[in-house]
Amino acid sequence: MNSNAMEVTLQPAPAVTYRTIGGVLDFYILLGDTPEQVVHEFLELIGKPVIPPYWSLGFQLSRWDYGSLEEVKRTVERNRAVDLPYDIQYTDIDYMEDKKDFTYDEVNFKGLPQFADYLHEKGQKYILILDPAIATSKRINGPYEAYDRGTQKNAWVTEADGKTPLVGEVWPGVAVFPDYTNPSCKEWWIDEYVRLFKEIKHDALWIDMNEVSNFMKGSIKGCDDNNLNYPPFTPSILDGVLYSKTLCMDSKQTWGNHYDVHSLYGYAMVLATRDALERVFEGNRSLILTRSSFPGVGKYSGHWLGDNAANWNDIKWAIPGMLEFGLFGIPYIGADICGFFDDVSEELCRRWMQVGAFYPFSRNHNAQHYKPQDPAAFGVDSLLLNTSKHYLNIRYTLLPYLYTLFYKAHTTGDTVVRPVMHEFYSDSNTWTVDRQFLWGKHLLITPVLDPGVEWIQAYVPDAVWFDYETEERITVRKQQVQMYLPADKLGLHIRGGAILPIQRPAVTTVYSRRNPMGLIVTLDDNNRAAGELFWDDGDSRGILTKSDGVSVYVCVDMCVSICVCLCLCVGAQLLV
Ligand code: MIG
Repeated sequence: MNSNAMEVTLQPAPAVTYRTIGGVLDFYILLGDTPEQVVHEFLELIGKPVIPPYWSLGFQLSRWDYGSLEEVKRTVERNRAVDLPYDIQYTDIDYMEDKKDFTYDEVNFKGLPQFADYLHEKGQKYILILDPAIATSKRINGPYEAYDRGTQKNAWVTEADGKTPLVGEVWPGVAVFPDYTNPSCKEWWIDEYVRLFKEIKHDALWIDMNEVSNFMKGSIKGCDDNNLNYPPFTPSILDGVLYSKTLCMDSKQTWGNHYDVHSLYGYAMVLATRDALERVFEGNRSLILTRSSFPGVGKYSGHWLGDNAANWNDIKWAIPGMLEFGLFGIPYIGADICGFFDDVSEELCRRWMQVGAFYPFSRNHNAQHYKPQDPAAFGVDSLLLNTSKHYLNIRYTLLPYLYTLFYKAHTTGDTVVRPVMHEFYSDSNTWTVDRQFLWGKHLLITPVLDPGVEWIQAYVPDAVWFDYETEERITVRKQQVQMYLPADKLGLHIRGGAILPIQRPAVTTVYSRRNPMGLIVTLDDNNRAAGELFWDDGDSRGILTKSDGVSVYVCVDMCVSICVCLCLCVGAQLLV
């Protein structure tokens, strides 16, 4: 457990070479009988993941540079009009006045303070972005008070002298960097956030650029020649210098030299942001989505896989990326659906919407200047829109199951999106499966990740499996199969032995949570099935316990009979 720059080399022999250039050398060896047990132990050490609000399991739309609130609303309207299951709308840095945190563009985003009301009317939520870098320049019509107040509180990372704020350049132009490890900076951040919330209603925060990212090398003045900026050994890193695209390593923070705490910048920002959200939302959960992570950050925040691009390579890499962040204790994870950079083709976006419907964090996000890629942009009768709706409706049907998996992650450290090998570890064929993944134990997702194909090679692990859509039992097991997945299909299979809690879908989770619930029961080789349901109001901070009288956790494991189904349904309905 170490926050310094490091380089780890896997040797051909069963050995690793581990080189770190400072800090604490705490080694933990985690021994478990199964891969899931090792994850449990790791999360016991670093902190088990936060349970996200139920609504954050809904589908989400975002892009950089809608350019105006009208354009945001046009996007919302066209996706509402086609009844897309869709809970959350974002705005990126272009909502701000000159990209300055805690401001909004009063011309192009006039009316932004009430935008959340407009979304809430239809059961939707609004998330906005904040970056760390704070501009030193004035606002269009006067002082930039957030910067002035931060300066008064000595909130900024300083140069090596411990006094002069380090100046770099990011989106808002010439900027300083909050030192979130400094308690008075934290107070400043919370205070600014409370002010922002009073002005612009919203539901949660997306925090970006917190690696911490700087367009200058180190600072606008560069960095001094000393052994922090140029240590005797530099791990293999961008441009071969530690301060490339970030701060000088000899800059000072309360927790230490940037050299030692660089990797904790995002983590500290998350801690401050968590306190800020708690101040504003009090008893409610809200949500943080952070780009920079560190072991333990999953206790407070979700994460997305960063700036991918619209190509068939990145749709594939999203799966190992998600699986890894599950191991790291950040199960609220997903990649930008349809790709961030570049214009996406209909086919790639269609396949990406299908698999993205099964990312725990399911958001279609797009970069500046590329053509719109929200599902409705492809036309009301398009195959892309229809298949997106189809699989998002299945996602929403299964949300009680997904939410229960998050409850399990929060309380026990179980993974949510799970590698196939975690369930079938004694079958070495599963060790290399990286184009399929599971939700918990019971749902196998097999997407198409290549262009121009309708047949794909997939692995059927050693269990009874049923096709989710046709309910047919698969006749083979423990072997590779050719799966027929035409343009509008993704492979979805339920393992025998499952009792999955479900709910009739709707266009947002506010409405789906009012619908009848049910169960999908599949039998295993011994004609048995087991399942679990956790249910509460979906939004209160922490998790409600049974004694609050508003949550329930049911666990059934016996031979299936009508009686079992009934008692589970009754239990759930009492709460709805
Ligand atoms: O330098 O805020 O990863 O999701 O849209 C780019 C603009 C800054 C990077 C994030 C991306 C976001 C973009 N940001």
